[in-house]
Amino acid sequence: DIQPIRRALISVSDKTGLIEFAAALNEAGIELVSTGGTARAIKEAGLPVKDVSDLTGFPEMMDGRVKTLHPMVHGGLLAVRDNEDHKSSMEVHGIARIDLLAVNLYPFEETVAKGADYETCVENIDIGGPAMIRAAAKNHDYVTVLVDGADYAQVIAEITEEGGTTMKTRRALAHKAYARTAAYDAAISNWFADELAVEAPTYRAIGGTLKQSLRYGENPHQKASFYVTGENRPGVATAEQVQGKELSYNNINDTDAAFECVAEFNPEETAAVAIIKHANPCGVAMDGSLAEAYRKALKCDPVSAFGGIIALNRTLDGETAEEIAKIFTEVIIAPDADEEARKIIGAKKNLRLLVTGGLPDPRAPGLFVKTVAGGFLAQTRDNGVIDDLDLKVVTKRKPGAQELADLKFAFRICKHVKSNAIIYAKNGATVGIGAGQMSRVDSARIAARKSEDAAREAGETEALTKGSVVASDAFFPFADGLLSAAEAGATAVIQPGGSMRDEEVIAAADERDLAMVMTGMRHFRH
Ligand code: 93A
Repeated sequence: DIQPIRRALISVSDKTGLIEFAAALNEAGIELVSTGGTARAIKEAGLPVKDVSDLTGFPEMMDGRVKTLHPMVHGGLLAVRDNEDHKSSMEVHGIARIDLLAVNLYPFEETVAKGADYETCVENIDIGGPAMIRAAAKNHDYVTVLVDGADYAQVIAEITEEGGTTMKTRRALAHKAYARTAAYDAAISNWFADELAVEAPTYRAIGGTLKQSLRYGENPHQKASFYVTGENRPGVATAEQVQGKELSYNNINDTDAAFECVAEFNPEETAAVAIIKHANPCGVAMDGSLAEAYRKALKCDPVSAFGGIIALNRTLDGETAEEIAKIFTEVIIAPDADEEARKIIGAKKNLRLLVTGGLPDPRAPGLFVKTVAGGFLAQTRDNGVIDDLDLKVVTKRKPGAQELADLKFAFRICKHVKSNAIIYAKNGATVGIGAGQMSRVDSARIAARKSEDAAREAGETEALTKGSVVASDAFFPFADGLLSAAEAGATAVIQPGGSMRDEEVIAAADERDLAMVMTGMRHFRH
């Protein structure tokens, strides 16, 4: 089912590969029609091309807003070639067929990402382009539609070898075309949602542009791809990979968790480092020095940190790079990396280094999506950050200054640990993390036990939890979890509160002279 191609319309904002493509079409005896800038580029290359305004009999007008929105174009794209009625309309109105359409759209997503002003973003909403893409894709029985320069070569090869395109190719290209227009409109709608500070997830469209086909998913028998939504949030989706082999599905997931975690800490106030395994932190620390923060984070659970993912909230420097290079690490993500650090990391060929150019705002709104059988759940991102004002001391003893600082630090990390989450912290570093257990008391016990292991690893006689503080992502339903934390040596507790048995839990804390603060905010993460 080969469709020969006599006439092609090309209208592209991104002119990469344009001239080669146009030259190949011309070589195959195909007539070219183009819009202003595209036609100019083709002419400059010395190739014959007809201006779309000659085809429509109208000039491109209104700053280019109206250039291809015309029956000469849309009739040529949409006419069913062997339909008598359509044929007679073409004859009566002098409409000629367009057999191939190559369009890439006004760079709306890139314009938003660059931080352009409102009017510029609006002006970069392409109307004529998507209209033509959708028309050509609908009429794929006859028309070949290209929305991606990566497909030029295959189509040229088919035209030269087969004398036209196959139905299989045209259907595949139509499928891709509608994916592109869907993602484009989703990006526009989501930009409005951000501009208007619309938080309701129902008003957010879910769409993405394929960034990378992954070798496999969470497991080798699962297929996977990575999409970008155009959301203006520094992170793994928009980072520049400086070096190292391709990221896997699990790498991307873990790297995201790591970077979102360190973004909780303002780099102007402190350096922060998170080491992540299986999407859970196995060590997080803050310090005046980035290298010291790394050493403190590593100490929490050096066994799990092997093969981990490391996120930094400041530019990776030489000293920190040196420290990181001592053990096997999969990925490093940071806002930037200095020259010395790049050289040190450069010696480790497989280690991936990603630089993001900035940190995401933990308070920014955003969308979180999870599929369930037959549907999906959408919610706003957990952008809750507790303030000093939100904290209520509920025990007789008030936390001391260092205790309070550690409590706030630990509670911020709770948000990034799978529930039930229990975090022990001391001097700006986690010293025991219990994640993903079905009971809170188990998480508390596991965290304490891991801290004993870490102490042994560090050659210390006391568990690291001695004299620490403890944070819980949700309230203690009974006193047992709190008692287990007290046993491990915690002196202060932070938790949302709100249990039916709060009184009992507070009494147990008072009995052991623990200081306890309640946040009124829960950080479940499942
Ligand atoms: O402003 S538009 O929405 N109105 C149109 O009629 C139209 N036709 C094509 N944008 C339109 N286009 C877009 O112009 C294409 O999608 C392409 O991105 C761009 C190519 O313009 P030029 O050839 O002048 O560089």
